[in-house]
Amino acid sequence: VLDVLTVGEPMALFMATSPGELHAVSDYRRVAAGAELNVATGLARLGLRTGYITRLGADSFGRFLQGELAREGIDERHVAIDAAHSTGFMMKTRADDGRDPQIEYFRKGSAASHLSIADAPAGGFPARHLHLTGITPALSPATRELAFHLARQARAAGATISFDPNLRPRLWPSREAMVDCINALAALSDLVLPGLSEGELLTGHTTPEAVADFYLSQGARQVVVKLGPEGAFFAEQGGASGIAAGLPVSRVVDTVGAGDGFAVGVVSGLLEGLTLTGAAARGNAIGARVVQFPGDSDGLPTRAELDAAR
Ligand code: KDG
Repeated sequence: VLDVLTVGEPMALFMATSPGELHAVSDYRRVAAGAELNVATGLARLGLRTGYITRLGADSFGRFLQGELAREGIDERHVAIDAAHSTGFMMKTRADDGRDPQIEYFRKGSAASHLSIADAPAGGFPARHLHLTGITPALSPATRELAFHLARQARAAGATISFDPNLRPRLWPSREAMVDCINALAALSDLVLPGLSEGELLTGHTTPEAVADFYLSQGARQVVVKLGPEGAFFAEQGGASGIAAGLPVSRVVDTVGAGDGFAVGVVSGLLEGLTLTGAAARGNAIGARVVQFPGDSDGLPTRAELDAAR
């Protein structure tokens, strides 16, 4: 049995090695990306047995990503090769000023966007925990069906579910479709991890307390609202609520992936028996580490690095 199973679209990410707009920059460093892959990587580095459901094209990007999965020790039982479609990729500017970089996607019709309920594990749900994000259901009607199917499969098996809304408006047909689907998946989850601005867009509430209350009233047991450098607000059904303070960061290199690092900290912490307070603090520690590195997963710590950061 795995500790965690996740599902999503991995991509080759071309990160500009110098500042400037994408059309003007000629040199890039290629790394692996994809929100759920980042989470799987972080959990595997901490020693959790982590599986990943995806489809890769029979191409060089697919081979590259397969190598990354193997290198990170991610379970590949649920990785399929889809020779009919290609592996998606994306490009990212280098933003040295702490602002969010610009990204461009080349992923429409990708192998992973053809994931469907045929890719769900046969038999019982094979993990203690399912991690979902709002990116997977944005890829296509078939991936949307798969996300709900996995959530129901996990619940039926008594596995817990974490859900990071990870809003990507440009991947959705409309804002309304995005909000409805994301809130429906959140209602099936035990732990919901929105950023504050995402929470505002999804619930219409403007404070972290009200965003958390919204999801607790929809059925979540625990909510952690990410506040960026200020840390996170956490609340649980009939339990503690409060702020886990953010950690000082001397130089922000790239903010992308910080939310995934945060999820790695909270999910691993809860699975290891930490309180929600302790898990949110670990989320902050890993998020703060990730923003100090250029690639999405460069800053995800090993167990020894996490222990040393205390
Ligand atoms: O959370 C980081 C992701 O945004 C990045 O890796 C790319 O998955 C990605 C996406 O769909 O934007």
